[in-house]
Amino acid sequence: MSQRTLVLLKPDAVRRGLIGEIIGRFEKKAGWTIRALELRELDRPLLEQHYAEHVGRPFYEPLVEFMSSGPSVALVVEGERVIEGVRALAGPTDPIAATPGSIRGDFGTIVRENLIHASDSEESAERELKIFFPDFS
Ligand code: IDP
Ligand code: MG
Repeated sequence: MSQRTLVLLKPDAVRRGLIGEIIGRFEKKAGWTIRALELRELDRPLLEQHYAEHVGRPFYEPLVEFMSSGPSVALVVEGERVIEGVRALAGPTDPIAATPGSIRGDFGTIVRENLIHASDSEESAERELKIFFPDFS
C-alpha cells in the first residue's frame, strides 16, 4: 500500500547539521522516494494549524517557540506503508526512551527538541500535506 507522509526536520536537526543523515535513512528504505523538499521558516499561523491538537497543553507554547526558532526542512516521502515506517524510524516522542538505531534514539535527549515530526495516520498525513504543500498533488 503506497502512501505519502509529511515529515519535518525540526530546527534542532537543521542547526546540528543532521539533514543529510536523516534524509539518507528514508532514501535507503527500498522503494521510498522523496517527492517534495523545502527548507523554510515556519511561522506562527502555520504552526498553530499544524499543532492544533495540542493547543492548551503545557508544552504547546514552548513547542511553537522552538519550532519557529530557525528553519526546518519539510518533505513529502512516498512509498510502501511510509506513514507507519517513518514513525518507526523516528522512534517515540521521548528520545531517551527511543531505541538506539532510531532517529530520536540516536540523536536526541530532550523531548521538545526531538529532531523530527512525522504524520501519525492517513488522516493526519492528508491534513498536514495540505498545510505544508497545498499545491502538491
Ligand atoms: P510526536 O511528535 O511524537 O507525534 P506529539 O505528542 O504529537 O509527539 O507532540 C508533538 C511534539 O510536541 C513532540 O514531538 C515534541 O516536540 C513536543 N512535546 C510533546 N510532549 C511534550 C512534553 O511533554 N514536553 C515537551 N515537549 C513535548
Ligand atoms: Mg504527533
